[in-house]
Amino acid sequence: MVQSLVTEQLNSQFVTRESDRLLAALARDVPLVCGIVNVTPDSFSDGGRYLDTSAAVEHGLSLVAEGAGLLDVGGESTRPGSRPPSVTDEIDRVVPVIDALAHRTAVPISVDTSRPEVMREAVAAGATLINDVRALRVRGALRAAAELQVPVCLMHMQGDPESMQKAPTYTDVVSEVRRFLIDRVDDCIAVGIPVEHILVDPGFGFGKTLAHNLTLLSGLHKVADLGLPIMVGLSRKGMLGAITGRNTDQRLAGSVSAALIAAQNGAQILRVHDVAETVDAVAVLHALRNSSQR
Ligand code: 8Y7
Repeated sequence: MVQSLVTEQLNSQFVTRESDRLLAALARDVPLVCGIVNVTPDSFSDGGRYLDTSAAVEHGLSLVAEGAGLLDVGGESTRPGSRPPSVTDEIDRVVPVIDALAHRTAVPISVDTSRPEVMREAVAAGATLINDVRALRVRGALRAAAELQVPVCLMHMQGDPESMQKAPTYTDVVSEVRRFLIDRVDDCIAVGIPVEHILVDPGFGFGKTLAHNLTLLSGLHKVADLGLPIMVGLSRKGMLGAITGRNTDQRLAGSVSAALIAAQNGAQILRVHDVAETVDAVAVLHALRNSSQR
């Protein structure tokens, strides 16, 4: 319902603001492929900040060339067991990359952060979506997001990255994730974030066992029925390692398969490392949808 409302609004007016371009892209019937740009000191080189920045920018541009419709720039590793960097470190990592990318590509840029200070600097540098794995629960984040007036993606996580994989427990994972997201959406609306600016994400791998992740993937349509755009991140995740028995660098086929299943079950944004391959997979889905419409 919300989806068609967004489409209607977008068709009835000029799309002028940067963040509206993202919403316009979402209103199309093909899922958007979001390329992951990690800016952590050890992710590209050990040669200092400048090398980290330029490597991340070049990587982002290559993902655009592969067909990414969105770039998600993050400076905090949320791998299970990881510890967060300082606020200053996080800003120093992501802001130069966002700034450079915003000047060099028209593709919208998302900032993957939970911190209000980072959100402000990132949006000032050109980010037009806040992707928050903590769903704006850090003190000050909700208000910062409301003031910045850009779309937000609210992700479900049980616990925190340091401990979330220790003993994930649910009675009914799909309804609990759905309930969490509804409550977070309500809090966003209460501080003045327009509902058309809200995306949701079930948070694959964030405080979930393999069984939980599989139940969520097959029940994704029950999250989709909230009527809000869904983002998913399954790329190279542990659940694919558990299923295929492969290391992170060998999970391409598993990642593409999982992304396509998510798309078929209602996901609008696929957050991936392997953009070119996912774009091809999405093209197959798109062709199928178009042919079955006739
Ligand atoms: C997700 C995410 C990560 C996800 C959204 C990884 C930042 C872990 N995963 N954001 N971020 N959804 N929205 O393996 O699933 O990529 S980090």
